[in-house]
Amino acid sequence: MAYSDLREWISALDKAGELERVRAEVDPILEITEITDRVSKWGQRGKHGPGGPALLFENVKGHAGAKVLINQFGSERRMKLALDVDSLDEIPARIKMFMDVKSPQGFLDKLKMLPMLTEVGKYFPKEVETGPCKEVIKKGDFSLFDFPILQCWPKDGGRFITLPSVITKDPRTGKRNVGTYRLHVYDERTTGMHWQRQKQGAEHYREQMRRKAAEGAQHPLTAALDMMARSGGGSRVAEGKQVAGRMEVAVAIGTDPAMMFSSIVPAPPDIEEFIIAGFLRQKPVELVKCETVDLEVPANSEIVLEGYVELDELKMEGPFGDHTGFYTPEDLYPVFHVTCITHRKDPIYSTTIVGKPPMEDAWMGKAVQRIFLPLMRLSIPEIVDVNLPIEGVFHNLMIVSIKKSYPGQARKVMNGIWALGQAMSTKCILVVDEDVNVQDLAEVTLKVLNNIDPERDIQFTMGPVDSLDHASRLPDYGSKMGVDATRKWPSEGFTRPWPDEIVMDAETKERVTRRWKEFRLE
Ligand SMILES: Cc1cc2nc3c(=O)[nH]c(=O)nc-3n(C[C@H](O)[C@H](O)[C@H](O)COP(=O)(O)O)c2cc1C
Ligand SMILES: [Mn+2]
Repeated sequence: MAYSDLREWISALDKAGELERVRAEVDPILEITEITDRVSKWGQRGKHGPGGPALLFENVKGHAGAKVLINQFGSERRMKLALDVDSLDEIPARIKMFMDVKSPQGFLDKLKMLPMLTEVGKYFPKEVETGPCKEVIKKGDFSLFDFPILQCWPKDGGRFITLPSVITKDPRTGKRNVGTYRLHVYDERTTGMHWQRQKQGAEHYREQMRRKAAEGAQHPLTAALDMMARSGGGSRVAEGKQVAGRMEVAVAIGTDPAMMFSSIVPAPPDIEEFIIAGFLRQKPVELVKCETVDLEVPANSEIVLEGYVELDELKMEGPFGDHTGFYTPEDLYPVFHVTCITHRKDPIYSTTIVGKPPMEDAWMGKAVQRIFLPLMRLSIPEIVDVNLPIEGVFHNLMIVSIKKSYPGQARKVMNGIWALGQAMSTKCILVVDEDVNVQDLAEVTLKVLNNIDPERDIQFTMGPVDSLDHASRLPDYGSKMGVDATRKWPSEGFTRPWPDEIVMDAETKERVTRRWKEFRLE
């Protein structure tokens, strides 16, 4: 049963004992972060287990009547509840069902496929006339400061909207993209638009620029190069001729959980996140037209911001305490001008904080890993399992086990990962044999370090790195490391004998188990 909106989701959290309400007054400046951070790090403490409960703050200083929801995805239990599954592996199994389809051989085969086609129909978004997000429409008199937006950390550049679904349209295909890119609130009506340059929203923006430049008098190539140097954030070279024009953007805040989660998944660029949300919730996402821009937004949103970014306007965004555990310094990003706000009556403001792990986003990231494993295997079939340890903050460390069948395969896998969507920015990749449990970091440490001759087995390469990497020699560009920790083969030039692992024989184990009490050890 799909959650119809954020409120039904909150009731479900409540019923499952996963929500705590805070009625004491709290300050959206820093205080909510400190409370939420403590809860996120409770570990096994309390009745909630790792990740603590979701929190609903009902008395926010300076915002009488407003409610703030945070940590809604912050545990494995809540991720499962959000996606309505008993195990996260149900989703990859459902994806596999589609991938396992063979072309039908005869009439009976075709008949068998009919239910699946009906299934597929459930995933496409549906346009509806109106919805809860239109209860209040404000075209003139509004301010972003009316909402209880947090300042998360002391050295943050201000208040940030941290859990938005940013909707744009590809000027080439008309396909829509939904991505979570934080919005630094500059004043009542403008924010930063922090789409990093490798992200889909940034690509739509660059495409819009290329088009405008081509319309103008400049040589299209020169203009395009100028604009690309300037566009999509991370741009410290704000030079070149300006291209006048706008790109429309809509932002949904506080949707049902499957829709929200879909805007953080690293979907291939040509797949609309609205379809992914439909697949996850097994029910179409309902969309309504915006008031002032030619875009559609989830009808169930608590809050919708409509507006545009100017193609020739960049402004310093940040600093922002990020999920790396460090502040991301200021950098130039486009500016989002809000032209209209629509919202539900008494909207619930849904947000998150990032910082030193583990935090809410760690659990979202873990769910992404599980769901995407079968999709990774489409390109790199020898992959057995993958682990991105939480402290590796997604882009710093990936551990993969593979079924090795030919010499040099571990290096082929590294290169495959560095060519795979958002995994391109992975800083370190450890490749191990299939018998290593990558989820067990003690086992990984033991096997990786025993198995390598560092100079022979470590490979460096240059390429795009995560925008949040503060150590790379240049922003967005630097080196990566791959470690081939598989057992080396003679065909890879390793001619020494490879030792056996120590394992006790079954008979002795059985005998000791049988006699265990005799030894009076416990
Ligand atoms: C809480 C949270 C905040 C995020 N903030 C940003 C951000 O400010 N900028 C960004 O480029 N990506 C951010 N991301 C990651 C993107 O949402 C993610 O890469 C997504 O897949 C991008 O979608 P796209 O491929 O359609 O661009 C954030 C993710 C989470 C979970
Ligand atoms: Mn996308």
